[in-house]
Amino acid sequence: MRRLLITGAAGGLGGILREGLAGYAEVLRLSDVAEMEPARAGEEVVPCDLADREAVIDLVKDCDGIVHLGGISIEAAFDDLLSANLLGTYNLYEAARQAGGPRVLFASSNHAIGFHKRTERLDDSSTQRPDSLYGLTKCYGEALASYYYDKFAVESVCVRIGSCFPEPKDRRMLSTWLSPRDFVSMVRAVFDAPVTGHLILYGVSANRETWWNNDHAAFLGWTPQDSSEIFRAAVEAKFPPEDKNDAATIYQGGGFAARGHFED
Ligand code: NAI
Ligand code: 15L
Repeated sequence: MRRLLITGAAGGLGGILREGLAGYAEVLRLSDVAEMEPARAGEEVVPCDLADREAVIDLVKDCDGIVHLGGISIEAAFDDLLSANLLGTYNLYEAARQAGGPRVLFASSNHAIGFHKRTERLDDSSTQRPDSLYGLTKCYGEALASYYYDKFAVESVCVRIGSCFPEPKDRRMLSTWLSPRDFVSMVRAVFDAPVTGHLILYGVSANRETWWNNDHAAFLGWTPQDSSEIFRAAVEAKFPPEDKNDAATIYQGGGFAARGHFED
């Protein structure tokens, strides 16, 4: 890997990859609309608004792989999502096509499937069931990835990330937690693979209770090492048992599924 682009590099997951992928590529090209730390050895810092198509086309030139994290990462007004997530992701894929098709890791989200019940076990063939306008933009990103693969052979791994934080923040995250270490090893596996095609992957650690099955992607050779179990006692002591009749407990998307329509 000569040059790997990370969009959204100033964000939480961008920071994890900046550390965890140091030395993985000859150059990490770090991009965001927000301010970033100055470039260190083996890095380039390239500010860019994903909504600016010409700037994105320049950004993607000469890149051999792309980790697309940039965009709004929570529920928001449609007009804001329209610019950062819908237009931004379109620009990114169009730029990848024009650049000859570097592989893209698209940071999708569990909120693309958040209206499935927690009693269901999902895999790559499960239907999208967005739980929010935000989740809907991730469904669009996954569909864009599929289209750009089928028509232009731009490979993508769309990762439906659960909850990637240093520790699970509540009882739900005991199921959805992805450790930062497992996230980094997953990104490496995605770019080490000789071929991926268009793939849906769940970004989740080896938690005891999980709703997602990655068996279809065994060829990637990615095996998560961590489990939320070591945090269970502390999380259960801190948070009362969940109300089984609450939509936030019934659906995989938790609070995103339970909250009302953002525009109301
Ligand atoms: P974050 O909100 O910390 O970082 C997102 C970054 O994107 C920010 O630095 C922001 O400035 C940048 N950004 C927003 N609009 C932009 C634009 N128009 N042009 C360029 N950059 C723009 O989010 P986080 O947690 O780092 O997540 C990264 C990605 O992973 C997001 O796409 C998010 O939806 C996805 N994800 C994260 C999960 C998690 O547990 N952290 C779970 C599921 C999905
Ligand atoms: C997401 O998609 C968000 O980006 C992140 O902040 C968390 O809310 C995560 O999902 C989650 O479901 O825990």
